[in-house]
Amino acid sequence: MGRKLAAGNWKMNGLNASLKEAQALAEMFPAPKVDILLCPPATLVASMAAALAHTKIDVGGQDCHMKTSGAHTGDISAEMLADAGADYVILGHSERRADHGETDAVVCEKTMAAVMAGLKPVVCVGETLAQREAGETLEIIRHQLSASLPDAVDLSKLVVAYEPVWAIGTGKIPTLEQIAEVHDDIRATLTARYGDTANDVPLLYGGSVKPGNAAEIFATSNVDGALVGGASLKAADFAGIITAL
Ligand code: G2H
Repeated sequence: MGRKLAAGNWKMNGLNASLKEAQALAEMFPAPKVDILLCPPATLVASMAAALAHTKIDVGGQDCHMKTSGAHTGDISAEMLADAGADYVILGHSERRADHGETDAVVCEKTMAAVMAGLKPVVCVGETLAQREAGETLEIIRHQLSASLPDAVDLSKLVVAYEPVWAIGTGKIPTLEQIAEVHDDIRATLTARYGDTANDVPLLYGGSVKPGNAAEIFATSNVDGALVGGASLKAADFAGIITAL
């Protein structure tokens, strides 16, 4: 079984004052039974990493460039995130794919860059509503996995997140059967490509996870945790999800 991971994606939310939520969370979980990760906006990565340095909570970025440095205005590299104290980086989130035109090939290069920098990539995949309604979900996700993940990847560092685009921030979630179908298929796809070691890659579900629905999602086949957006912003809400894991 993969390691369990509760990951919070603060997206473009959070000012310096928000660090108190991260510190409150750390105080609630001095010895957590699962891995806990917070991914604040880039402006807060260094200060959050410093604030949580002596706690059991890891910090991650929400994106990185595929190059280590250079003339790329507005971007940050995986190396810079690691230098700021990050342990993880979310890659290929559907909001990046939609807002910034990130392709699977770009996500693949970023994944390689993250691993080279010593970060653990959380690679996101997921279908749109139109793709689900057309019966293309598994085909789309297999393709995303195939093209977004490099052949040579340290599986002990890799995390994969299944986030149906239509469930993100909408309050809608797939049925537990739909989640199980996709997670089982992702597991099978990874083990077919990388071998049995891929059984240990954590598979996160993401999309409208809340304290009230977390337990049933976590009891679903091949769900090893969650990538949580809105409900990770407040320590009390995220704690309810972590406790359910
Ligand atoms: C999905 C998720 C976090 P939310 O994007 O990555 O966001 O929990 O707000 O749906």
